[in-house]
Amino acid sequence: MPRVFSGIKPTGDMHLGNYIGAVSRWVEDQDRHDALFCVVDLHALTVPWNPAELTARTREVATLLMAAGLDPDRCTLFVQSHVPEHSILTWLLNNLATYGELHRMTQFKDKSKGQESVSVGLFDYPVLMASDILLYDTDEVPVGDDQRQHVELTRDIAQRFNHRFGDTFVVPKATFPPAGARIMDLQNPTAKMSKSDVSPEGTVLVLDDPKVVAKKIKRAVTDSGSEARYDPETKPGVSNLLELHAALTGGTIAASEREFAGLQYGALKTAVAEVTVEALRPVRERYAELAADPAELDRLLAIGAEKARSMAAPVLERAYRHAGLLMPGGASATT
Ligand code: AQP
Repeated sequence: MPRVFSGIKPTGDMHLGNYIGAVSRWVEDQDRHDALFCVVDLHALTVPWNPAELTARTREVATLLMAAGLDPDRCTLFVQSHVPEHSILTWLLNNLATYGELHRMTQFKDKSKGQESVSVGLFDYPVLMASDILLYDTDEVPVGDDQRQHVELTRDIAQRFNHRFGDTFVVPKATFPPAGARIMDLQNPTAKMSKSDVSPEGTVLVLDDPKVVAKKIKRAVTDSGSEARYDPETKPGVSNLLELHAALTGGTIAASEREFAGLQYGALKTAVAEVTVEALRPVRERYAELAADPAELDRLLAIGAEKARSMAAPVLERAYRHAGLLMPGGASATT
């Protein structure tokens, strides 16, 4: 079975974009793939953080992943910092990534814009992400569109390493959902729905009360005209709603467009509100049950970390050997 790896940052409340672009697909992937999913807490350190909040959010996100349907018996679910090989490989790969490449990353440009001081960690984020992926001989990385550039860089680093030191890393490919790869903010449909650029009315949270979910969708900004047509350039608000509808009904954008042809925007909003509430309802209910037992969560995450380490350690050793680092006991790439 192909190996799949992906992760989510515990930087804020999980939103509908995370759910559609990534998490709901992970749930499907766990049966068709050898799948690893990770709460990437080390990535959360690349922006200022509050320690107690980070601990709480790490548990919250892991619980939400299970509530959404990730099953620790069917996939490997763990917390990034529990597997030190991620940080260790990052140092090795730092020496293959270039300053120019990292400087060109759109996410770095966006997140560093206007900041008085920018951490080395924020700059190095894509190399940590490359390590996350390459450490597990990953074939596929299911992500939202915003992570496309980072997975491309991961491929470049893997190919560069293999070219210099011999076949070491599997070169992974990113996979995207047919609809919903970039869910936009409901109040500002030209900006991505996001955890940290919080726009309370424009962001549907996975744990929002169903009434709140429906209200946010019904108040979504639409465009001039009244025709429900998919055209992200001139009709970003309506296109976002059509994309949400397609993603949550498992259909195509064209099919959603046909369904609402000739109808007012209000009909589209009502339908999107309904499918969103129904998609999130079971997650919210299951979350309440799982959150009542944090000790069980910690136990499951410890098992996940052990499984992940057993897969990561031989890959790290392979990379060390091929790079010519002397192994304890004297073995090297040439012995
Ligand atoms: N708006 C989105 N539409 C579709 N997919 C999205 N993802 C994020 N936003 C959208 C995907 O969700 C996964 C986890 O995201 P992340 O936690 O690693 O961080 P991110 O991509 O940077 O997302 P956020 O929510 O915008 O967080 P902040 O604001 O903290 O940076 C990824 O697969 C991502 O593509």
